[in-house]
Amino acid sequence: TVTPVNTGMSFKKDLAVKPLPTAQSKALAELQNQWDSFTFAPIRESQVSRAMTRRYFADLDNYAESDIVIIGAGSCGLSTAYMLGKQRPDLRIAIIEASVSPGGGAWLGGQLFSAMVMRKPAEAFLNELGVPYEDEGDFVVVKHAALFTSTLLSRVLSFPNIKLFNATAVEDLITRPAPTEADPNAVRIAGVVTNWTLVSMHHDDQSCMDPNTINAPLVISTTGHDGPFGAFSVKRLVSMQQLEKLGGMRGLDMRSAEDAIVKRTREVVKGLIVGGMELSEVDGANRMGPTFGAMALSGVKAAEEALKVIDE
Ligand code: AHZ
Repeated sequence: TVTPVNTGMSFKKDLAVKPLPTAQSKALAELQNQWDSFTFAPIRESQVSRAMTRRYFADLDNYAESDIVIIGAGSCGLSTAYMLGKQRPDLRIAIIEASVSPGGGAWLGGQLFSAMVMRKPAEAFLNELGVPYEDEGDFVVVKHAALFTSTLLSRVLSFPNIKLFNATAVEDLITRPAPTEADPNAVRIAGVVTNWTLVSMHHDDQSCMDPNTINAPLVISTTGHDGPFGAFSVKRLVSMQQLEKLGGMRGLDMRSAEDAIVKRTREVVKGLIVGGMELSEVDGANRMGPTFGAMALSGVKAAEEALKVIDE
């Protein structure tokens, strides 16, 4: 006889999200009884246009002078934003994300799998966000990476002092001279140069399309490891001779990579903190592959480093 293999459910616990508030459910239930008679409230097209454009351009105006700009809304950038938004409602924080969809590589766990692994002690960050997980001893598993990313994203977007400009690329860094005895050509970073990503992608086939700018005393770059968009700020630091060369991300070693990324999260040049996998291109750290604890905790540390600089 062949013993059937019990593959079981991949997730044993009931990980259902909390039920909706009853008031909202009641209103919806009433609606559902009246499909024949219901109509939407009246609208004119220009009202829709104005509702969007007025807010977008007010945001561009408000955030032209920001306290902190975060480049990249991947797992590290969003974790950084969450910590800063929660602790400092007085700071104006802009997140610039090149992609239409924020979240970077954190919509899937690894390869194209769903579950997301976080090594302990990074589950502390999941507890903070209220993301459920299964405990596997030295690490925890979130049912779907998208549950982590969407929860984090919703928390970040709820802070009134944080604005996410997605579909917007950082094309350059604003610099000011900050000579030191060791390096008379040293600069400090004083903001970012931006363009809508679709514009950035067409510099080769259209005439010059000049960018926009955001001034900020502190920029936190979390643009991921080298790739078509990745390691943006670090690569620019090399070309403007503020870093000698790229460290060159090393091969995969989960054992050492995560500790290294968190420990090395820091202000790399004056006014620019680097976090997440972009750091592997500064110091030549290993990659960790599909385990996301270091991204969350690098974000926690980047926020802490940022507040030290801001409160200096
Ligand atoms: O679109 C990019 C992504 O969402 C965005 N970005 C990159 N360049 C940008 C630019 N302007 C605006 N010039 C830009 N946005 O930055 C985000 C980076 O997210 P990510 O998920 O790639 O990086 P992360 O460091 O937050 O997380 C890395 C996750 C990885 S990679 C890895 C491995 O390869 O071993 N392991 C893990 C856990």
